[in-house]
Amino acid sequence: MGIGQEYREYNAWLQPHSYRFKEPFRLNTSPEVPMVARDECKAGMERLFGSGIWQEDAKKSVTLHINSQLPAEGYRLTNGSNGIAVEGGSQNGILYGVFGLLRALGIGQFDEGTVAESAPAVERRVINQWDRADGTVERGYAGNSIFFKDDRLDFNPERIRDYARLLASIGINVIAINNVNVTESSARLLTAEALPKVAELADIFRPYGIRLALSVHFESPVLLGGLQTSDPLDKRVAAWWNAKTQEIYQAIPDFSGYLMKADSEFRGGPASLGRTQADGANMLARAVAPFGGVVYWRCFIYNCMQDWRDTDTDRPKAAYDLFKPQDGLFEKNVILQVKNGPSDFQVREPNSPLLGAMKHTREALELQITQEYTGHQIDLYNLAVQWEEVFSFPVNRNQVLRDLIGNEIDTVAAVSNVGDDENWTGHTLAQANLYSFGRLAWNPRLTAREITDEWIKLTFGTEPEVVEKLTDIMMSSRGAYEKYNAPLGIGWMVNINLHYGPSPDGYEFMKWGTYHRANRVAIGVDRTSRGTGFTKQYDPYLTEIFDSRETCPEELLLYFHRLPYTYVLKSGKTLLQHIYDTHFEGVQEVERFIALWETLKAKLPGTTFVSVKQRLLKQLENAEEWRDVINTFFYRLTGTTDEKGRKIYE
Ligand code: GCV
Repeated sequence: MGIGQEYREYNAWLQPHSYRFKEPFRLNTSPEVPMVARDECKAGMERLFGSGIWQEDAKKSVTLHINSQLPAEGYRLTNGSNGIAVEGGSQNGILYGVFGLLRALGIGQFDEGTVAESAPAVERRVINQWDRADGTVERGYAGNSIFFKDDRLDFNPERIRDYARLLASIGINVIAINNVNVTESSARLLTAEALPKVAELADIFRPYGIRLALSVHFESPVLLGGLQTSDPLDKRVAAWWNAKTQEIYQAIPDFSGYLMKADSEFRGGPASLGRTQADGANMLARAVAPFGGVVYWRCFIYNCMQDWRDTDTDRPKAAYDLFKPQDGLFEKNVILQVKNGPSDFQVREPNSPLLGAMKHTREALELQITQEYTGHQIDLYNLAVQWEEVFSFPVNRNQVLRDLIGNEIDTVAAVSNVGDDENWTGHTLAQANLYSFGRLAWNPRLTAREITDEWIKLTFGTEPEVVEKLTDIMMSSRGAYEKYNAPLGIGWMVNINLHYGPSPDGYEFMKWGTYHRANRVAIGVDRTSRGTGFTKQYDPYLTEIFDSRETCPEELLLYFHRLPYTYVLKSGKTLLQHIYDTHFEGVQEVERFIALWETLKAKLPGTTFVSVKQRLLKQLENAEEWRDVINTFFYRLTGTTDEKGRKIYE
């Protein structure tokens, strides 16, 4: 990455451009400005304008300095007659200010006379790596881990530094480096032998304002400490965690804390020992509290072995049922980490009713950047569009989720989509998703369109035709994928375990316990007050809306209701005809993306043009398969033909 280079996919949104500048600058920095901020400013301006931008005798200057009146991580940019001033509230604030300046200049929005201020909405903006110690990445679609190999930390410091730069440029300030499904070998990251290497990693991230966190194994006291139990109420267990934590902080004084997946998907936890989630989380919280650390405690807990005959259990209800009664019982430094939807990162879900429900407990919103259910970074899927909807989803009559960010929700986390592929994310356009996550965690009021526009310009330049067509493709990509995927929020019609490609009955006939219960007349689970009662977990204002077929948002109809295929939608179409139509349209959309992409051939870097085209062609095959399998599934169940007489594979 860096100066004087041509476009490389590896540079992601920190690409060189050759923009014209009116006059050169000098660089002025006060002594407390960190070296990385100065270096990023120097190199970043050269990246945009060429090395001639800096001249020692220039009349104008770019001045970097700290202004403690500003919020600690915030910054102010001023473009005045004497030049540009970047003020930061702290060392990290100044670094964010530099990246803010480069972004504003890169998208052409920082003319003379402009003053821009910015500060993050939440204190913690966290990346979760699902990297395994063996070097693979759970749900990773961009190669292997950049952190691990052969059951130990083994990384290229240059590459990690470049990752840190990318993350800092979008405001990320915490990274949990290992998968939440902690194996025995990744549990060993806490051992005295492994900690020096973890500390080396922390040293690389630190100058970029990023603190390390570790996913930990609930049974560490047994696995590593030789104890008989991991019972959080056992004094020896607490003592073991206290001592271990002290050891960690000696090696990494700014360690952010522990991330825990407990009692979930066959992992041990307090419940398996007859204890509460609060018992487990609080024990860890007390260990990290003296050092200013936190515990990120995941709420993704449900019965993954629900028998198909059991119609009382309803998976989306699980987290709320378990955690809501424990509100107020958690230590102050416990942060409950809640996935955006109550199911599992599906293409379409309502928000989790747990978000905003815990009035006396801190919460983190967890998003997924890696495209587990959204196309494996083969299919194009601009997650910003979906996340804007997540942030705009109502919590009650007067508030949407966005209004809670920075208050009840003080942490925004997401599962990374990065691996050791040269372009980081497999699909080059999937870089947009990492970018968008950081930008939204910093400012959840940004729209998908604004962020997509920024990302396109920073990555591919400001040529209007490129911007316009790419914006069209990117902004339409989520809708297209949804059209050829499972209809109206029903979810889960994917190949089991893999989660790519269609298998409408895959989960229906396996013991993981996620059922849509489609038969020849109807589909869906009645989750209303009259059914499983899931809707009652929401604020009464929303319960009423979701309970009624008429007021329930149509795109979520099959999340909340069981409906006959003959049910007539607002469009006047039956549910079945809607399914047929959308599945034909989804394929047409992908064909349109390919045609549009072709027209940009001369205007895009060759490597990216080719690699993206290859993925779009694979996406087309996938979309066609979805169309055919889903339409055939419903046709064979119902025996009702497509009104338009199109070919449905029989
Ligand atoms: C890390 C889903 C995914 C798992 C993931 C889990 C979780 O079940 O398929 O790969 O495990 O969610 O978020 O813990």
